Amino acid sequence: QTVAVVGLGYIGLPTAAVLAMHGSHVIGVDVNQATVDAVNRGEVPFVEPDLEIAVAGAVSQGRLKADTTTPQADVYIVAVPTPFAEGYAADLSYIEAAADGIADQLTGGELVILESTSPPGATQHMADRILARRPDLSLDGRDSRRQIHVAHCPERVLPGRVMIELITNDRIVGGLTKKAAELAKSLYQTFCQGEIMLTDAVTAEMAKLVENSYRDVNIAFANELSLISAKLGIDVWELIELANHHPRVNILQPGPGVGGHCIAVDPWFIVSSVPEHANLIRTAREVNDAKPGQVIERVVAKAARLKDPRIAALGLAFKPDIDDLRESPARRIVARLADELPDAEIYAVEPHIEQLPRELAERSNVSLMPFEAAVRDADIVLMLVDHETFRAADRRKLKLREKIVIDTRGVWR
Ligand code: SAJ
Repeated sequence: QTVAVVGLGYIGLPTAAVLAMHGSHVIGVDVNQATVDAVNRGEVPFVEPDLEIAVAGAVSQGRLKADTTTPQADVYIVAVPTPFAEGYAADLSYIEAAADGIADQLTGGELVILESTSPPGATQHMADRILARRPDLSLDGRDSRRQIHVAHCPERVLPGRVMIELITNDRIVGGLTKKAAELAKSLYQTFCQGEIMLTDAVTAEMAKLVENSYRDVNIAFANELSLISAKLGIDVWELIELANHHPRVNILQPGPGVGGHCIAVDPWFIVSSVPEHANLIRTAREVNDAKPGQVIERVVAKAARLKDPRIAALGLAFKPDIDDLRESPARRIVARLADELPDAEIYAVEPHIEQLPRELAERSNVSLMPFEAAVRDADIVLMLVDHETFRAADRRKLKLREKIVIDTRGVWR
């Protein structure tokens, strides 16, 4: 069967490669010509372990190719971005554009799957969009209109482990009809070894949002505990470690804020959908979003006692041991510190990059420095991301006792 994967990003491209490796004929569709060209050369435009070898193999065997226009296919998988629109609702315009491209190719009998993380109702919205353009088609096949099948199957893979988790994670498939869910299940069964659970589309949409909100609420709890503990003069990491020895307690870790493109975004889709009841979820977002500002206040208070302070800021990524700097609280903290402390020198340390992102490179008091040199020359050492390189370092050699240390990750307790 031919599968068209619309959107060749962090989810679409790995999914396309895995489907091709497991017997489907796959056409990847992307609006970006450079992405299409890269894939057709067997290259991957971003970093994800084991992805390039899969793409290169599938392309050289003729099982995967990419194009800028949507082709005819038996199955369509939509994996396009759903960023914020006004008022923290989701911007569905990418889904709508994908739906229009697909609608023009349908002949009846096809399966259309939405994989993008979506607010409740988005799968129905995508189907309505297709059917508005194609009144000769329907979801139930009544009135002599030919039938199409529409389902939602949210991705849940962790960046950095995508190629493993695509195969091993359990999956939720929510159909607009039962038949659609069953058809989608048989597609995912070609490569997914996890359990595939069937439900309706809105429950599937919510399940994905709820998983990330659960994590966000738990991290907000930890972040709130970090502020309470600081006031009480106790170590929040020790506190959480002790509490987690209880058989039914599992508190996550505090940090400088929550980053990435999922956990800091998805809860808002629930809030904007049912604002009158989503109080805890909204508050958790606000607690986590306030954390970078609280870190900055701490640094500014310490720096105020020094003349021309030098600050080593350790880590810019949104979480440990990745090179992804997008939506990163650490990066935001460094930029704002540079503005609030114009007389300070900020040594940014990020072992996973060779160049500072533009907004930091443009600031005259921020420079990219190697780890040891930055700590050696600094008055204040600010731990922002617990990369393995930092965790493994010898604290005595770093002479941390002679420095003011602000450790947002509990690495040097
Ligand atoms: N963080 C903390 N404390 C913790 C754990 C994480 O402050 O105890 C912070 C991290 O530093 C980071 C942010 O939270 O800034 C998010 O990191 P993460 O590792 O929790 O999650 P993501 O965004 O990389 O991936 C999540 C995953 N969702 C869940 O674990 C429920 C992944 O499975 C999803 O597929 C992904 O979101 C997605 O695409 O939605």
